[in-house]
Amino acid sequence: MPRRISLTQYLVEQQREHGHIPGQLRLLIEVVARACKRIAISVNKGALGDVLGTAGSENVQGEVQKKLDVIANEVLVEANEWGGHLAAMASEEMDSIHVVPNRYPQGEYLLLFDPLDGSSNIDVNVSIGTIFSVLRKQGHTRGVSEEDFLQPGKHQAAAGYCVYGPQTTLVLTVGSGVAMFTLDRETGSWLLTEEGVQIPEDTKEFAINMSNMRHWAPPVKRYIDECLQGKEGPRGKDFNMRWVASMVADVHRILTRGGVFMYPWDQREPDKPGKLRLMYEANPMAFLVEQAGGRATNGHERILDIVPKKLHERVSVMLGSRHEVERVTGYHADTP
Ligand code: AHM
Ligand code: MG
Repeated sequence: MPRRISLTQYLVEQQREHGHIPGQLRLLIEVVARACKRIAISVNKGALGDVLGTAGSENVQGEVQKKLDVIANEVLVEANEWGGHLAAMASEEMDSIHVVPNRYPQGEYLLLFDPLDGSSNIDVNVSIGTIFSVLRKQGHTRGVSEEDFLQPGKHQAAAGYCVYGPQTTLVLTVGSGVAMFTLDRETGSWLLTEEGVQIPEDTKEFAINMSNMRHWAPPVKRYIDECLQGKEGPRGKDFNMRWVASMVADVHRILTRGGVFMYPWDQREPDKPGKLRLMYEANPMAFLVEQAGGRATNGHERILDIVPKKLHERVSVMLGSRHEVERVTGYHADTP
C-alpha cells in the first residue's frame, strides 16, 4: 500500500530531500493541480452546469471548440498568470502564446497545455483529461517569445495529466519517476495512490484507431497485421485492442497495465506528420512514459529529441511498452 501523503507533501519531499524541484516549480505544479480540480467540478456538472456542446468557435487548427475546451483553457490561464512563477503559457486552444501581463511578476517557467483532451468524448460522458508540460526559459534575455518555447521535450522540467474518469487522477513526473494522486472529493486533497510507476516491457494490448488502417504507412500496417494474426502469426500470441479516443485515458491504461498506443502518420494528409500535437500531447506523455520505463518515438526517432519548429507542430506517436515500441520503430528502419 503506497504512503497516503498529499501532493504538497510529495512535492516538498522532492524539493527538500531529492533536490529535484525548485520552489517556483513546486508552486507551479500546485497551481496546475488546483486548476484541474476546478475543471473536474465543471466536467462533473455536465448538462446541469450547461457545459456540454460546442462553443461556436474554432481553434487555430480549424477544430470546432467545445464549451469545456474554452472553459478549461480559461481556468488554466487565470489560475497561472498571477503567481509569479511563469513567463508565458501556450495552449492547444490559443493561436499564440499568452505572456504573463505586466501587472504581475514574471517567473522563469513556461507552461504548455492541452486543456481538455479527448474533446469528442465530452458529450458522451467518457473519460477526458488535461495534459501539461513545463519548460524553463533558457538564457537571461528580457521578455519572452514563441522561440523560447521551441525546445525539445527532453528539456521538460515536469509534465503530467489529470484524467477526469470514474476517479479524478493526477499523474506527474518531475524527472524522478512517475507518481499518481487521486482526488479525495470529501477533503478536496490530492493523495498519493501510486509511485514508482513502471510499464511492463511486454504486452498483448494495442491502441490505435483501426478505422484508419487503409491509410497507414507499410511499417504500421505490418505491425498491426502481425498482432491481428494472433497465436498463429509471427508474434505467437493473441492481442487485445482498446481505443478510448482520449489520449489521457489510453496512456493512463498503459501506465497502469502496459500496452502500446499509436497515432501514426496517415496518407490522407501526407504533409502532416500526424494528428497529435508535439508540444501539448506527445512531449508530456513521452516524458511520463520514459520515466515509467517505456519508450516513445515517432517511428524514426525518440519524441523527446525532436526540436520543434513551430508551436502547434504535429507528430506521429508510438508509445508504451518498451519492446513493442522498439519493434514498430524497427519496422520503420527496415522500410526504405
Ligand atoms: P483533442 O485534443 O482535440 O481532443 O484531440 C486529440 C485526441 C486524442 O485524445 C485521441 O487519442 C485522438 O484525438 C482520437 O482521435 P480519433 O477521434 O481520430 O480516434
Ligand atoms: Mg488533445
